[in-house]
Amino acid sequence: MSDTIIDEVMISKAIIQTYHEILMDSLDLDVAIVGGGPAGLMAAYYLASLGRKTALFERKLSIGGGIWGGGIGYNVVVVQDEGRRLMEEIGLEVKEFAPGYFTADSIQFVAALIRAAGQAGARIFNLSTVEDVMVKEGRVCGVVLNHSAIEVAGLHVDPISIRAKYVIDATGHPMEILHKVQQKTDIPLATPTGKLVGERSMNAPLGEASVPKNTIEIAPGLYVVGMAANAAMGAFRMGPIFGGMLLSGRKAAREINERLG
Ligand code: 48F
Repeated sequence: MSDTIIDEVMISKAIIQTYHEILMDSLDLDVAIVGGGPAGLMAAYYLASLGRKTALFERKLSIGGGIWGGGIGYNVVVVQDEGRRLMEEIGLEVKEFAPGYFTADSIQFVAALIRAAGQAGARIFNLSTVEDVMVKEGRVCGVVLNHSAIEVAGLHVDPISIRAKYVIDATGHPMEILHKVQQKTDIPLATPTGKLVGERSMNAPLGEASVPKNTIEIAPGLYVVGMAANAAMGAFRMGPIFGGMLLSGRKAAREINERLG
């Protein structure tokens, strides 16, 4: 037993000062990622591994997005061969179910992704809702952030702003950041119509194949990954198969890294 006398105020100081230092150091980023599902977490892992100053903002208390519940709450996820390799890279145990189909425990999948991204140096902020983007001279150049508890309570409290050279919309089906850009700016989106098209019904092979293709710089300074990429382009949903999400996050990270020079 140590002789240190536990002091309640010292515990408070440790939390406030440590969080404050991390937040202060995250006000000017290379990349701000909105959404902590598989695509956002994979992008965070690769960007941080490439030495980019990266922060991920997640509205919920728990990081992981749609991973936790696998399919209908059965906590198993499925990936194809390429996805399997990425899962093994982050230390996840993967089992072959049938040729070309691999399974992993969805809870361990979340844990492995968070650990990989965090250890690579990405900052992960939970309870952090991105409610808007910062736009200058036709380019997205940051995110506007509020505490999720303020959003949930519906309080009239102003947000803070965080500058980023690139923003990634990894918000999944609702594509929240893209909606803000469409509603509030004149910037055309790089979709077939210049507007958000909306996702199509279930078609796992076509949906999976199109996620990496649809992972693009959809507006200057703004990338879209994961399910948001398919929804933006009018592509199909794919259900609880996750390889495309991982490949999408990696593709965005690699391209942004190149563009940052
Ligand atoms: O939905 P989500 O897991 O997105 P994803 O990475 O993966 C999609 C799959 O989970 C699955 C699928 C096929 O495999 O279709 O659905 O594309 O994670 C999105 C995360 O973004 C958070 C949200 O809480 C979720 O955890 N999010 C959404 N809007 C905001 C946000 C926002 N405005 N600010 C912060 N976080």
